Amino acid sequence: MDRKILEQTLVLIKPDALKNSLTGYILSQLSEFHTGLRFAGTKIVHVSKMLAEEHYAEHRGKVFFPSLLDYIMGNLHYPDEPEKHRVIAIVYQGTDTVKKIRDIVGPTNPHIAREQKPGCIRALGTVVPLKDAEGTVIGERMDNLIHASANDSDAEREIKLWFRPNDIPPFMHAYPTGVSKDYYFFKNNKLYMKDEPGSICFLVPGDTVWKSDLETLRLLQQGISAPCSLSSVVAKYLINEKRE
Ligand code: 3AN
Repeated sequence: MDRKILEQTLVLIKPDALKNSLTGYILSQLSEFHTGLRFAGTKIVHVSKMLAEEHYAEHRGKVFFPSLLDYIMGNLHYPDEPEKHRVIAIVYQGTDTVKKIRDIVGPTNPHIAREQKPGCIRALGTVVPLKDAEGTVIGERMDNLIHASANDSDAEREIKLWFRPNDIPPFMHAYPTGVSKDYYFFKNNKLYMKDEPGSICFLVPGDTVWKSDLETLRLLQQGISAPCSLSSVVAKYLINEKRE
């Protein structure tokens, strides 16, 4: 592919943005008219715990991690309305995509965003104190409305985490794909090549998949450790799957 014109990035319009009806504003800020970028894929996703944990894997163990999962899963902004637990996931494509979108999105912390970059999208977000059971402040959560990949390698990891190849038009694929020759099943964080009682079949022969997913599955199937976790492969095939 031509890296220059096919550079892709992942954007997530998060539950606080949906709750505040900011979707139209965000899409307008990121529109082709303003950025020269095009949609390559878009979907409405009910975020599972597995997907949330994989997306924010680098923050595992930090004090704000559990709250970050609840935030992206919609539990905080729609505590009693599970039917509204969703985010809008979008792949943008074009020239200098990661940088152009990060510039419009702004700094991670909405307070800093307001100070340093008034007018950026995250300037409309908020920071919420996190307290322990005794009410002592132990950290903060940043409700910053939107996620945008930080660099090219994050973009690749994140797009492959949220999107299957066939969610993206074939001539817009930025990463190599392959075709599954096998059935793959998942149960209790384990991979099976044959149906097990209670397992979920997530790939069948003939499915188009990211080549890197096939390689990960091939290694895991042989009991060899792989560069990606099993959950990071499986999570996207279970998106919007009620049985997960
Ligand atoms: P960005 O979203 O700007 O790429 P990351 O990837 O470092 O920033 O962090 C992902 C998310 O984790 C942020 N959007 C924010 O919600 C949360 N986060 C990051 N750092 C902190 C922190 N020090 N305290 C609280 N939340 C944080």
